[in-house]
Amino acid sequence: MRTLWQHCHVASMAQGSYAIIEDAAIVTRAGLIEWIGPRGELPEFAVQRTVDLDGAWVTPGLIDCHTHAVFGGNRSGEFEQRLQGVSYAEIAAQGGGIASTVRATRAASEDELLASARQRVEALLRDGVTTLEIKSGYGLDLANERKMLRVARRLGEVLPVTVRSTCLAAHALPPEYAGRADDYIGHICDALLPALAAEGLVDAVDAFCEHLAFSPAQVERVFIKAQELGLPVKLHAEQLSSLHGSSLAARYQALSADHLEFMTEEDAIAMAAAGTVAVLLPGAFYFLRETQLPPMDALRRHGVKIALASDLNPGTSPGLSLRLMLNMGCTLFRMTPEEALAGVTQHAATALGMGHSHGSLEAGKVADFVAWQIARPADLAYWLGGDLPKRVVRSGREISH
Ligand code: DI6
Ligand code: FE
Repeated sequence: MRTLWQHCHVASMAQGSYAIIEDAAIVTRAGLIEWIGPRGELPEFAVQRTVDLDGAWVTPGLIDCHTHAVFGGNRSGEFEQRLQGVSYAEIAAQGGGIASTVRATRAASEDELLASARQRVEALLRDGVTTLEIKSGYGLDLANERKMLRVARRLGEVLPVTVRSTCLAAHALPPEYAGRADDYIGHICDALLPALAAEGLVDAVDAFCEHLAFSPAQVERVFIKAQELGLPVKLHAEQLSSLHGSSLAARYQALSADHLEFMTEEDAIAMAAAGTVAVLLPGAFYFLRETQLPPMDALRRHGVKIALASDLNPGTSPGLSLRLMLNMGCTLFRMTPEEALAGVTQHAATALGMGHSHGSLEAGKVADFVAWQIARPADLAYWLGGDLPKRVVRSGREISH
């Protein structure tokens, strides 16, 4: 069926800028955009259906390209303890932190994980999200990483959202490998990753490169294995210190390097040359009360593409709104509303290896878009969360939440 969508303005985000089309028309067919442009230039099409969008602003469906949306339990109890004066070290000594989420995730059944993650993902979808990345990384053994990745796949079946799953087995050291990080990396490379890849559960491979997680040399072993398996890589890098993980990621043509508060200009140059997207995560920056800002000027000067994501996770970014992240990207990192919107559309798509088919509204791309009742595109970064009136279209079909 061919549908004509009209009475709207479009911020198409082609090439990562607003690329505004006033009084636009969009023709969709078989889930794709067949034609988009000014209504006055619309060619003759035999359309089966015409939809009046009531003067809305149409943007690409939003893309959250970095989440840990699947996990057992949550850490609001630790959040409260910390604000009552209990130190992070004391909480960790009581078995808190990532270790407590690993325990809760291992203890939960696949259906329980699906039910809890589903609520969080539904919250993200209410913001106009149509594509979402979900990482494993709280299972830390074959059976439990598989369980998490299966839940990620099932979320894409039960909810109207396209899900990309990322294996983050190299997120933290599981208790059974305490003091033996190199052995755990060996286990990931020799057994865990090949098995999960063979089961078709892995779209990309990620790791956490940090003093309190894995070294660049250990991360590189994981990258080499990913390359052997034909899987693209990403990296949590430069979140708390500078280990030049982002340069390492660029050497492996990573889709993205994420966090990046402590990255250097040399890292930015390497990322630009490799086309590795910088994924900034203002929710974690805010929640950790970080003060070191990512080097926005260097990223811009060297032409690194900048994406924004929620980092939805129980420890450092319990963020259920991608639009709130747009505002934080602007207020905390001084991004412009246009850069922020590009960061959750075109550049987020590129960070997932989907830039050819998603992230902007152009003929031939997937017809995922949101028609917002707003005054101008900057409204998306201006309001602090809340629900904006909108209609969401996925693969050319209107969905309701
Ligand atoms: N960086 C983070 O901020 C989270 N993971 C990571 O690699 C923390 C995850 C957690 O605390 O549960
Ligand atoms: Fe993360």
